[in-house]
Amino acid sequence: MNTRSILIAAVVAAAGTPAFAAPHEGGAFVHDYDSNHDGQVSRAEFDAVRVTRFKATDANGDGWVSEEEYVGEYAARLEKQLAESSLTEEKKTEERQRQIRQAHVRFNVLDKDKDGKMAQAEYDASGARAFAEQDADKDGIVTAADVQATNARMAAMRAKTDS
Ligand SMILES: [Ca+2]
Ligand SMILES: [Ca+2]
Ligand SMILES: [Ca+2]
Repeated sequence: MNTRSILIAAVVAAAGTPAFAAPHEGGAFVHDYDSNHDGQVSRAEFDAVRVTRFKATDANGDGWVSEEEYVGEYAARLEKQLAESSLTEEKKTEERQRQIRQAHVRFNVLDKDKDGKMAQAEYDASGARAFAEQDADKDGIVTAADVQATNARMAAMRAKTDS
């Protein structure tokens, strides 16, 4: 596995939800995007949340997301997840540092032309990749089963990369 594919794997793994969610908590992606609460995420639901999130992430409303805005938005979501998690304070601090570092890496991967700005098109492209990754059976709808299959695959990939 080369560095670029590892980066892409990291981007995809963390684009939706902090990667520390255990496989049995695989519903986090569904929880985040399932607006009509039918237990699955359609592409339309996903896109609607992404549009809202891009607007929210672009804190100063100039139509671009800066690295600071990107990491800031992610950090706020991460804090919510950490607050709900059962990790010890020490583990939370570790996880926070690791995830924030990854968020910076992700921004730099997404900001292809390195001008420090992410356009909505770049953001949408990364969202489309994340959705495709989560949709394990490729039927255009992400269910909890899809998320679990994806988590298992990611965990296997991480184990391989770490060793
Ligand atoms: Ca739904
Ligand atoms: Ca901005
Ligand atoms: Ca599916």
